[in-house]
Amino acid sequence: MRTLLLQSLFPLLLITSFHSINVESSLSQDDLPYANCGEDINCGGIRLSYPFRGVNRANYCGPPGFDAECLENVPMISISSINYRILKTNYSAPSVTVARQDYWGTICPQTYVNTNINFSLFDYTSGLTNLTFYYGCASINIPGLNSSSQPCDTNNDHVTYVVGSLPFDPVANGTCKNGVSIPVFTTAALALEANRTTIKEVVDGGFELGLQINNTQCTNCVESGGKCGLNTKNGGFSCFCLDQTYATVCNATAPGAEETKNRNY
Ligand SMILES: *[C@@H]1O[C@H](CO)[C@@H](O)[C@H](O)[C@H]1NC(C)=O
Ligand SMILES: *[C@@H]1O[C@H](CO)[C@@H](O)[C@H](O)[C@H]1NC(C)=O
Ligand SMILES: *[C@@H]1O[C@H](CO)[C@@H](O)[C@H](O)[C@H]1NC(C)=O
Ligand SMILES: *[C@@H]1O[C@H](CO)[C@@H](O)[C@H](O)[C@H]1NC(C)=O
Ligand SMILES: *[C@@H]1O[C@H](CO)[C@@H](O)[C@H](O)[C@H]1NC(C)=O
Ligand SMILES: *[C@@H]1O[C@H](CO)[C@@H](O)[C@H](O)[C@H]1NC(C)=O
Ligand SMILES: *[C@@H]1O[C@H](CO)[C@@H](O)[C@H](O)[C@H]1NC(C)=O
Ligand SMILES: CC(=O)N[C@H]1CO[C@H](CO)[C@@H](O)[C@@H]1O
Repeated sequence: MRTLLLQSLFPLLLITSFHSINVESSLSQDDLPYANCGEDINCGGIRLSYPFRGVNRANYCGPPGFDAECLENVPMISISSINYRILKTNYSAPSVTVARQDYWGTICPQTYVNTNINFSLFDYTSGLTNLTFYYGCASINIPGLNSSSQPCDTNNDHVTYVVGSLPFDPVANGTCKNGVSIPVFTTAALALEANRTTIKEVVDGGFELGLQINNTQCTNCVESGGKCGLNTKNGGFSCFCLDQTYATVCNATAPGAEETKNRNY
């Protein structure tokens, strides 16, 4: 095991020294991104690969904005300053199911922030419905709003919710102090309306976001034996191959490429 490790470390050391003496172009130089981006982030049993980066994946393994963290075995991502737990990934969609960390196990967060995703990186998938929470409402008997309300210990505001949204905005006319919309799966919202589940389960079930990446591009690269990543010079796509970095796919006939398909990372 130890010799194997040393053997696999040796090329890395070699590359490092190449870098330090600033060799302009070297065949083995790009072996580093190939190896690094070939590794997944494995956090709490959830594996994150392209476009995600962070933890053990270098910044060149994905575009900015897909920065993952692993906190106490929970994969996390921040979108427009809100922290989300990553519950599930589907790379063939490609999509990710996330749940708001501030609403995890509670409907009484410290601060009231509306869900706001970055549409240049994500989009809402179909099959979602908004759940809107209202806090500190003067009158609970707003038509359409569920009268079942519970106090939030943290700020002593009562919380009430509505599936979908109201035909009017009770925050705008001062009836409620705050409103927060959170997308949930429509199937979960329907189960909630039928009393078959709880509000906490529905919110903790999260919602699915599509990833705004070109999946064909990455699939083509992977099928050619490469690892998907970022072109740090122009912000575009890079396909990291054993011999060097390509813009789209590995070149099977280039020298040094023969090993690409046989080597396993
Ligand atoms: C959305 O993401 C892009 C790419 O990371 C970034 O340039 C932009 O500032 C983000 N927009 C907002 C509103 O956060
Ligand atoms: C992943 O997404 C694809 C394409 O949208 C879909 O057909 C498939 O059922 C999804 N897989 C899972 C496990 O949800
Ligand atoms: C939820 O409400 C927000 C605005 O608060 C809206 O942008 C979004 O499209 C809504 N989502 C759904 C699934 O209706
Ligand atoms: C706000 O609008 C709702 C619905 O139109 C109404 O029932 C309520 O009385 C209004 N509250 C105030 C303070 O104007
Ligand atoms: C749902 O449960 C609540 C409390 O247990 C009850 O008051 C309400 O009538 C139920 N609603 C339906 C549609 O069963
Ligand atoms: C995605 O990538 C493929 C392969 O590189 C390309 O043919 C296609 O035009 C791209 N699609 C978009 C929407 O950019
Ligand atoms: C692939 O590599 C071979 C050998 O170096 C070269 O002749 C050929 O032009 C390359 N093809 C592409 C598409 O880069
Ligand atoms: C507006 C709204 O969400 N109303 C729901 C209140 O709760 C009952 C049952 O708990 C549902 O049947 C309503 O749809």
